[in-house]
Amino acid sequence: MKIYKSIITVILTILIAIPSTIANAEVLQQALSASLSLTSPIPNPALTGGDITFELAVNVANSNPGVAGIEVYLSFDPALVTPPTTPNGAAEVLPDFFGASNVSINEVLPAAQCPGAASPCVHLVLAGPAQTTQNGVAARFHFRGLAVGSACFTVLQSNLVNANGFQVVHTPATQQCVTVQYRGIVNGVVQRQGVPASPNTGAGTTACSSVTAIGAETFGPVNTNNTSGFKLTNLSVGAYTVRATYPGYLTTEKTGVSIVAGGPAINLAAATLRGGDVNGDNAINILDIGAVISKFGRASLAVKSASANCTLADEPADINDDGQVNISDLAITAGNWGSVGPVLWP
Ligand SMILES: [Ca+2]
Ligand SMILES: [Ca+2]
Ligand SMILES: [Ca+2]
Repeated sequence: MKIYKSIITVILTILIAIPSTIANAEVLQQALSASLSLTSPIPNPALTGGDITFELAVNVANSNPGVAGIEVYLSFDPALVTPPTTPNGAAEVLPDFFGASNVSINEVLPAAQCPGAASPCVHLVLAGPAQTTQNGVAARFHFRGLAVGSACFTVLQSNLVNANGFQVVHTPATQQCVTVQYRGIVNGVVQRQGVPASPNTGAGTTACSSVTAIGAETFGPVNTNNTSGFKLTNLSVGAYTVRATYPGYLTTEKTGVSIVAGGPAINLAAATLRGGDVNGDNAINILDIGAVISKFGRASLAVKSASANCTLADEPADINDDGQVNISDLAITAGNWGSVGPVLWP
């Protein structure tokens, strides 16, 4: 009997509780809520000299008479990032929250004019038709990486204002940070013995020597262009050996190429590959002489450097890429008799 009594009590308690729970939920759903947030910076890690973007998202629910103004002071670390001057400046106003017809102030202020006066900031003011319940991106911030480090963006102060001009209490945006990394560039020229710097002049042809930077990571290969130049980009900080190759030629290498954070682009001295290694074993000897002689007199041969994208196969016995194996190829090979690679880059 006592057990039945308890069960009835529990059931009654639940029945009484259900309507009030629904009522509370309705009250919660109608309650005002508003928040600002910053999206994660893209890309992360970013690069020195590279673009960084992130967005200001606004979420408002049940605001009466509705949010009609947003003001944000966003601090940044001027040692690590800078707002670009073009094309949109520091902030690009987007229509996702207020619609297309919003007005804005978008300015970069010196530290003295920013809340806290500790760092410069982007001052952004947006206004538009009152939004009662709306979730959207109001603006996109643009920065450029300057130096290596962790660059943080903080909303120093934000104001949400309703259509009557009163402040709307809101959850402020939390800080976002991006790692700025350095990426280096190595430039140079790789010519080939017996071949002009602009081989096979004509539309789209390139010199097609293959250049690779080998370190903890490998970058490349890239092909030399129509004037025998190359550019290796996006190298992470570290030490590299730069290696240049072409079929029928000894490898040339530059060791100790060092990419340091913030350093300028490295320009290597021009190198000229030495011809005659027909069999590709990085030594020029009787085997290579034999290989040239065995194909002596052949014509219309495949030439890698005659193709725009260097995808053609190459006949290595045609050292100088004129499409035929003759006395010129034999002379180049014989002249380098006994040479071995890798040859040191000048
Ligand atoms: Ca050889
Ligand atoms: Ca060839
Ligand atoms: Ca030839």
